[in-house]
Amino acid sequence: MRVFSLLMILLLVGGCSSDPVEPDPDPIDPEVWFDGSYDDSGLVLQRTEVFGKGGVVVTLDLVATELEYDPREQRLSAVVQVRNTSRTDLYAPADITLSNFTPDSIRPLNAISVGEDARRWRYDYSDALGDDDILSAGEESSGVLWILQLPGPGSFSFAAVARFAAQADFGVLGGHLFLDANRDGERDPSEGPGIGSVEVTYPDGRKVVVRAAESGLWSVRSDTGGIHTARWISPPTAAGILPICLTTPNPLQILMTPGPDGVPNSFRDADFGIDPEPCVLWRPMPILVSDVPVDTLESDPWTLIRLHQTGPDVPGPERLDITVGFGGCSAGHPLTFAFERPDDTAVPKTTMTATIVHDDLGELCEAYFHTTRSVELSELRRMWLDLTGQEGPRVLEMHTPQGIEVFELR
Ligand SMILES: [Ca+2]
Ligand SMILES: [Ca+2]
Repeated sequence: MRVFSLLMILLLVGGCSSDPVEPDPDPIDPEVWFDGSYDDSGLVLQRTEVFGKGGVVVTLDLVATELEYDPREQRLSAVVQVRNTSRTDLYAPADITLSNFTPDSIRPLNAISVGEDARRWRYDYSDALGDDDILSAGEESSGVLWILQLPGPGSFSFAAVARFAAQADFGVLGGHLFLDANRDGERDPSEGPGIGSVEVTYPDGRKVVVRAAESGLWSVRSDTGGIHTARWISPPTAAGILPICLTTPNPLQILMTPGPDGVPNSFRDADFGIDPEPCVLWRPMPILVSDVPVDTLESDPWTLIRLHQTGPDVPGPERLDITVGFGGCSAGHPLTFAFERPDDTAVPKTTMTATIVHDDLGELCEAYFHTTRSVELSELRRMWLDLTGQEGPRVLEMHTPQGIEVFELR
């Protein structure tokens, strides 16, 4: 047996002329009723009654902020959020219906009028629940602006009913973006949120891009079973920042199987690990054999940032990754790896004398870029063998505008 006493008292005291709104006698979806009042202490929404399916306690709080009264227009505006204080998730569609205003000349200006008597107004909250369309246990919705027309200054009261769907008519596809500090491809409890966005392609080819929450959690809803593709998208990288790599596969393909009611089963483990190390993309570099000392080759300015030989754990051909910095308008400047033709009198020959030839394309911008290009080592060794008749080289003597860097090749 449900008790409406508080609400009924409110209605009786208010003496309002319109019919009181009856709760659904057997609500399948959760409803939470509130008494609203406005006076010197502000706009207060007091929870009165809670109805849920199967005895599940669904409690909500309504939180009004940014309260403003415009005496000239006689308008009151407030931003109202719903806080889910229960232990159960609530789903879209969601709305809050306002009724039983006392005095009854008050009306919301930016709500949808409900019913023939036009004495009820509805604010839609379906879009205020985040990208997943779920008001999760403990979650607070984003705010919806309420604007009320008042007959004049003074206090008033009303009733508000928040309604949600008890069950989702959709599945949720989601996961975490995380900073994979130990680079093992797993999300460990100590690892914080990652950055970027996720593009989801639905089985019918539709695409949607979602940004992750501050916690790194991302999710979308899906109402169809089948293969979904989730692809991590890098945030725009600023000048001087290396591209970002992942420690987990990208994209992910997720088969969402339909449940008995046809609604796809949710999948919340589509995680993407962000590699904390600077990312090196495989960009092959042309190799030039120089017949003159490499120091005399004409080149625009550049700086050597890093030389790195890839290990056997990296897929693809073995390579020497060279990160250089330079000024200009873009990171796409031509770079050539040049080494001096070894003289055939030095036997055995183990050291390669090399440099980078940089063409700045005549760009006059003052932006600064880092870029990484790679020398395919099998190609370099083949050229060395052709020129010297020996295996090698063992040592790379890199001539840079800042000096000579000696690098031992494995
Ligand atoms: Ca949400
Ligand atoms: Ca990890």
